[in-house]
Amino acid sequence: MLHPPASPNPTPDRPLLWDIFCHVVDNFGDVGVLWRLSAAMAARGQQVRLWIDDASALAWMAPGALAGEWPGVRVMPWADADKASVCSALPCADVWIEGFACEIPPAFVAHFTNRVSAEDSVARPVWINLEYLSAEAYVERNHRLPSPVLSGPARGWTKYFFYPGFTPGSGGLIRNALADAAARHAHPTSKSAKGVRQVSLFCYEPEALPELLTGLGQDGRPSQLLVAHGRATQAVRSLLARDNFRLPANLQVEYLPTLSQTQFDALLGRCDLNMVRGEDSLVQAIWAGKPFVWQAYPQTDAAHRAKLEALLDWLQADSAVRDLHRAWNGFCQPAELAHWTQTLADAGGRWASQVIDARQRLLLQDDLPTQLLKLVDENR
Ligand code: TRH
Repeated sequence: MLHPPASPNPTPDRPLLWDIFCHVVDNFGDVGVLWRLSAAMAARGQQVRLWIDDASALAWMAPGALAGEWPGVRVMPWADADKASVCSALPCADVWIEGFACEIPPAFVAHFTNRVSAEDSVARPVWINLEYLSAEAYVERNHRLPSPVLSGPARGWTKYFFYPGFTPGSGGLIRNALADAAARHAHPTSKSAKGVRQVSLFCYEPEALPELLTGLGQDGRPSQLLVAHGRATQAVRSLLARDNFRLPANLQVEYLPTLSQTQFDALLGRCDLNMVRGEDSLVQAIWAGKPFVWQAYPQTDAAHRAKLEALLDWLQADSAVRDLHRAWNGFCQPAELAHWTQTLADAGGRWASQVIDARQRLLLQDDLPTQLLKLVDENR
C-alpha cells in the first residue's frame, strides 16, 4: 500500500460554504477545472455555489449539474452575483475562490463586506485566488502568499494566492477516479493492448498533425485515433479534406461526441497513448498512467515553452520524449515526428514507467482539496 498523504485531512467542525467564481475565457479548461474543484469539495461534505458566466459546457461535462442534481453544488448565474436583491437572500460564504484571477462582481463584494461589518455573527470569508497550473519555479515561490486588498469596500482584507502544482511546495492537484484507483494499488501497471492501438487526440491545431497521422500508420500495427469533439475534430477533418494528404490504410479515425468529464477520464485510462492539451486533461493523462504527449495552451509571447520545459523536467522525461513534445508544440520541425511511432516504441515502455513514477510521487503528496482546506483552516 502507498503511504497515507503527508498529513491528515483537516476536517472543519461543520461543512463550510464556498463561493467559487468562474469566468470562461475560452475552450473548456476554466469550467473544467472549477467544476472538478466544486465536485471535489462537495465530495468532502462541503457546500459549493459555483458562479459562472457561461455554464453551457456543463450540460455535457457534468450532466445533471445545471439541474441541481449534484449534492452539495449549486450552479449560479454570474449575473446574479451582481444583484444586491439576490445577495441579500443568501448566507455569506466561509470561502471565496476567484478562479484564475477573475474579478468577483463588485456588488457582491460590497454587499458581503457590509454584512460582515454590520452583523457580529457574519465572519469575514477567506478569500483565495486560484491560479493556473504550472511546474515552473515561481509556483512554489508564490503559493500561499497573502496580498492585501488596497481599495474598494474590502479594503484592508487579505487575499491568498493558491498555486496548483506538482511538488510538495505547491498546492497540489485534484485527483480523479483513476488516481484514487492507483492509490489503492502498490504498483499499478499500464497494460498495453495487443491488437489495435488506441490513441486519443485532444489538441488545438498542431502543425505536426499530418506527421502524427502518417507516423501512426508506419509500423504496420493497426491504430484507431479517437478524436475529441471541437477543435481537434475540426483540425483532423480539414487535414483529411486536403488533396495532398493520404490517411494510412491501417489508421482508422473515429470522431467522438462530447463526453462527460467522467467518460473523458475513463477514455484516457483505456487508450494506449493520449494526446492531451491545456491544463486539465494533462493532469488526467498523468492519473491515467499511460504514455502521453502534451500540447500546451499556446500563448502569444511563447510563455508556454518555459511551461512545457518545466513539466518535462519534473517528469524526468528522456531526450526522445522531450523532442517529441517540442515538435508537437511547434518548437522544432515536424520532421522530428516522422519516426515518432518508432520513438514511442523505443521509449514507450520507459515513458509509461516515467509517467507512473510521476503519478506515484503525486500520490504521496497532499492533494489540492486537502491543501485548500488547510489554508482556509489556518486563516478563519
Ligand atoms: O480546453 P482546454 O484547452 O482549456 C484551456 C486550458 O486549460 C488553458 O490552460 C486555459 O488557459 C484555457 O483553457 C483558457 O484544455 P483542458 O484544460 O484540458 O480542459 C478541457 C476540459 O474539458 C477538461 O476538464 C476535460 C473536459 N472534456 C470533457 O469533459 N469532455 C470532452 O469530451 C472533452 C473533449 C473535454
